[in-house]
Amino acid sequence: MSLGKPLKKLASCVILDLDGTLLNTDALVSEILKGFLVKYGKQWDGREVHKIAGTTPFQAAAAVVEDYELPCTPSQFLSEINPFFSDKWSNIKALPGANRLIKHFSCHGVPLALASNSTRSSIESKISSHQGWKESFSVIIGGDEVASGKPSPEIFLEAAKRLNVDPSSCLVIEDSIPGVTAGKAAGMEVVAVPSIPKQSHLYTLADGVINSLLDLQPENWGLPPFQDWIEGTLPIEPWYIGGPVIKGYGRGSKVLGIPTANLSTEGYSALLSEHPSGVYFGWAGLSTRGVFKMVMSIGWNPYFDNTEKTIEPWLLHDFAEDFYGEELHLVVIGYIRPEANFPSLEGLIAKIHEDRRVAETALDLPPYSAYREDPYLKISVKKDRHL
Ligand code: RBF
Ligand code: MG
Repeated sequence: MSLGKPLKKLASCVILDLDGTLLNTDALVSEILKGFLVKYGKQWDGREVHKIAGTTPFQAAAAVVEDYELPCTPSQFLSEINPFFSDKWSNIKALPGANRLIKHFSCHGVPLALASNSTRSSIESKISSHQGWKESFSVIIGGDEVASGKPSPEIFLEAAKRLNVDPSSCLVIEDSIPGVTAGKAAGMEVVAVPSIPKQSHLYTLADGVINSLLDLQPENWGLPPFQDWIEGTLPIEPWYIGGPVIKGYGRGSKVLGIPTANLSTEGYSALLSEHPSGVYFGWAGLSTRGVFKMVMSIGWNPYFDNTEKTIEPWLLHDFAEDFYGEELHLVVIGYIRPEANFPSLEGLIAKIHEDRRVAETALDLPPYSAYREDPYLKISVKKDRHL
């Protein structure tokens, strides 16, 4: 990313965007717009969410009114839809890594600012349900508190001013193109965390592009490094997923010699979209066979450029035969790395085998080994799909 660019500048403060960076706002926006457009006899096209990412509320409304040819002005649309949103602002989930990041910087005394195009009052509602967030920000600025929102640099320049620092010593973390543009125009270092899959090539202005907050390396900007990695693995809040084993793309054992037990993602689309793509590990319970170590990938497999986000667990055990249709329960407890592309198939295979070794070793360590006994892994033979 930094090829040919000057060395990264050192930062002393961090300015964070809110929607799509710290909060999973997209899911809520889609849900509400979808229901709302029915009133106008229109059908929500999920792609819109990408178009409105990072814009001001007014710009977002204007885009929707125009694209769906709604018989109202953007302001009318905003005031009609606002009540639906304001009920829900305090229920938006934090994105993976958001709590960890805020805690880390505030514990290390790194001044934090929150700069969002949404209004000051909706920012307040959105962060109110997240413990410790409000107190962690020395500065909070909404789009209604400056003359022009992102992509104008104004909101970030104002944040630097209130932090009492030079813009060049600020690191901005942003998910959207308007946000990255604003940060660069303000003369700041910018890390992009694109919330739209397969779009990282569009973020050429950014000083760094990462796949999720889990991948942030603050030391690259002279900030204190995270200290929670254990032997190449990052413990995460455990999550649970299960279902029948299905046939995948058929490449697992044939091409790679890596027999993954692909999971049907039916009914799990929300869960799957909540979790960043990447390589994870944990424990796998297979009805009638027992509990096994597991390393897996979630995502689009850049090497194969799949069109669907899949989940591909590799059970680290030699099984004598296939077990398609059998009920598989997973508890996912650690993160290893983002998905990557490789110049050769051999490169991909070597990396996956390295992942296997990392996971196998880590799963014997206390923070991970205890989950082997998780009741979710002991599956009743009745094939109960519910938690
Ligand atoms: N596919 C990729 O394109 N890039 C990766 O970095 C990658 N990492 C993986 C890590 C593990 C532990 C596993 C089990 C799979 C990974 N895959 C990756 C997916 C792999 O290409 C896929 O499982 C096979 O194509 C079988 O469908
Ligand atoms: Mg954003």
